[in-house]
Amino acid sequence: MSQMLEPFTSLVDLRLGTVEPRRDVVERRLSDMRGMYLEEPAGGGDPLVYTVYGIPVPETGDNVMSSTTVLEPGTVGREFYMTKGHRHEVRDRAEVYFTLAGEGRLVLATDDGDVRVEEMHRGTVNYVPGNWAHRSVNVGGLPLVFFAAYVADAGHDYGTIEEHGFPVLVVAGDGGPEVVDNPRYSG
Ligand code: M6P
Ligand code: ZN
Repeated sequence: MSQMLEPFTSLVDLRLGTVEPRRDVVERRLSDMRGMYLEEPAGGGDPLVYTVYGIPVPETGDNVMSSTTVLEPGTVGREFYMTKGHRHEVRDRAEVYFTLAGEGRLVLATDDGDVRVEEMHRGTVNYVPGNWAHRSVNVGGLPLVFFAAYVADAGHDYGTIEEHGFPVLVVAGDGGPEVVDNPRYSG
């Protein structure tokens, strides 16, 4: 049996994506994403790529974990800034994304190489079924801000994506964002 929790309330700034009270904040910089982009990042410094503001609860199957993610605008080569992307350690755990601000794409892939790219913009609710790896990509000029909620025992498995990548990349084309095959994808 899990412990009984007290009800609690958090406040999300719908534009900035920050969460009060601040409990669990994770920053990912370009150096944390080494090897995930086709091209080596040019220029100096180590820019912030995204921040996750967690609303932590015990990691059990009867709780719902949630967080906001603020993904900065930017590119490495032609690839837009993106999250690392993960599968769930407990593979069949599902997740919901609700976008608050900005413009993005949600890239989803199964172990069989099935792939989908879904739109993200203010108001979209993306359903991420179990067994689909997921990564969000900021294709706009402003921060992409979204709220995520998932079964709290899901866990994050980054290894497969770090090793194989996603089957497709989201890149800046002449007429806007384009989805292209990832030349380095190995399923
Ligand atoms: C969303 C959720 C989180 C995840 C975050 C960043 O907020 O899916 O669980 O941690 O995005 O994505 P990643 O963990 O792949 O870097
Ligand atoms: Zn997830």
